[in-house]
Amino acid sequence: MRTPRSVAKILVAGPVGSGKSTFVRTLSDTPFVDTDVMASEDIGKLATTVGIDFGTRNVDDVRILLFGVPGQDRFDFMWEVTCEGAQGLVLLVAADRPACFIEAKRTLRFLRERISVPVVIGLTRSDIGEQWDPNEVGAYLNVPPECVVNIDPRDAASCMEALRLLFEYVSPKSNLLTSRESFALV
Ligand SMILES: Nc1nc2c(ncn2[C@@H]2O[C@H](COP(=O)(O)OP(=O)(O)O)[C@@H](O)[C@H]2O)c(=O)[nH]1
Ligand SMILES: [Mg+2]
Repeated sequence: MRTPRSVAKILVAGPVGSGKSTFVRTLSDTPFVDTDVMASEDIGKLATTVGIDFGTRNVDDVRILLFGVPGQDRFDFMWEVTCEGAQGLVLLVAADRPACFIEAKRTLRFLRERISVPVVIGLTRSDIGEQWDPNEVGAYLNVPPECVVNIDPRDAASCMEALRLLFEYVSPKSNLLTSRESFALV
């Protein structure tokens, strides 16, 4: 493995159950830092993330730092702290939970008021949910449709596709990643 020459901080956000922890865990090539605890209220699953999910991934000469933030908006103070210095945002939205789209929109607005970075929307759980039209989702979230992609966070190649797409927009500005092909090497 080459020694990374630069570091990119990427934020992974989205409503509870959208796949953030899974996304960071799947991509990470170093031990994944997990802060899930038993949920104290009914959020549709047993455990929820109360701290930051942290993982890293080396691609080319870039060490990508993945910061997954808790989904519940009562933790928005952690979004505020963690988004500082981020160079890109992956916002995950569960396709089978359209009621969460409004929450995703609020999260995105909150973050965009604080950081101006490229955004990729990862539509997750499409295998068990509705197949949404990227144009429709993009229009609702105010993101270009080409930045909306269906992903399965349990699948490494799929997660890498979201990162590749994100870095298409990050790289022209920061000249971080040079080779698109690297993202295929999972
Ligand atoms: N079938 C399916 N399950 C998914 C997908 N993405 C995430 N999951 C599952 O959804 C659940 C919630 O994921 P998690 O990563 O904990 O969500 P988080 O709350 O955003 O951190 C887990 O059981 C995942 O395995 C997907 O694309 N398809
Ligand atoms: Mg989580």
